[in-house]
Amino acid sequence: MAKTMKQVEADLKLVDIIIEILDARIPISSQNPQIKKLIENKKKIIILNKSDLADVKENDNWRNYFNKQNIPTILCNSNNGDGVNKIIGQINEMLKEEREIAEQKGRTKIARAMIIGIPNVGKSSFINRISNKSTMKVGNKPGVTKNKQWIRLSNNIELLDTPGVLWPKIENQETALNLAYTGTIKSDILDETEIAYNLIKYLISNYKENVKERYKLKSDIVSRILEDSNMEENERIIEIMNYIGEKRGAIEKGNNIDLEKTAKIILEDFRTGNLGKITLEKVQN
Ligand SMILES: Nc1nc2c(ncn2[C@@H]2O[C@H](COP(=O)(O)OP(=O)(O)O)[C@@H](O)[C@H]2O)c(=O)[nH]1
Ligand SMILES: [Mg+2]
Repeated sequence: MAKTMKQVEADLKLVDIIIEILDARIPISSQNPQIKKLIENKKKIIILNKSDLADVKENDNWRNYFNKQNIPTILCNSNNGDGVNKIIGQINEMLKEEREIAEQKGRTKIARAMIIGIPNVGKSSFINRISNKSTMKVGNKPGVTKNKQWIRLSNNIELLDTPGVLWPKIENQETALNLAYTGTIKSDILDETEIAYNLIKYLISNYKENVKERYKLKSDIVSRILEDSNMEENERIIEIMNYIGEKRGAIEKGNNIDLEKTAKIILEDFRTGNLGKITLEKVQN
């Protein structure tokens, strides 16, 4: 169940470590800038989830980008579990000093962590993956952790079983589009045809071969469209969409290309990974 912002703020006080889940395809657009202030003094780990859908090279670039800011970053696929268990080693490493101090005083330091992230980044999937059969529900603890369910990840790490849901912050059109491509938000301002149009425009500039391969587009026809100086850029992109629609049999009455249907096909193919491994936001050098 989702928590309200007030609950999230209260939960933050109970934990040592925040695990922020981002969508590896849009690591900046899937962040919530407001939360930064709230968690300034907390230890943080970034999970670049859905890394299976993102560009392998860009995954490395993003991991380096966050690591340079001293934020440990882990690439995950919460669908098949790849990378998920690395979180345990990472938490142990981050708590090493605190644990040593506690031990000297004859105490055991239990690390408590919670997951935060905007909708659809894979918070529930990640929690399901990490709570395999060998992990135990810790149950209610009177006092400090009243009414909280904790999942035991190891004998001294516990994870809050419900994630903190953050609202995406849509600061500009680019962010809105990134969140629309990935299906995180339903846009009121843009319809599917416009979203798919912008996606194809990006893909043609950055992942042209993926588009050609997926829809079996002929190189010479694509080049002819893209180099046609009689058309404006937007007309060329629409022409590429028409070509995709033709290839996929998205035809309406009167033998015209059904652009709306073509748009749906493109967005579905992107979201399911049928267009290949694609990153929508790249690290700026
Ligand atoms: N390909 C892929 N899909 C994922 C991954 N993690 C989650 N998903 C899918 O993304 C969608 C949203 O996941 P969910 O866990 O409900 O996100 P939440 O809203 O943050 O809890 C679901 O369809 C998941 O199957 C991942 O690492 N890779
Ligand atoms: Mg969820």
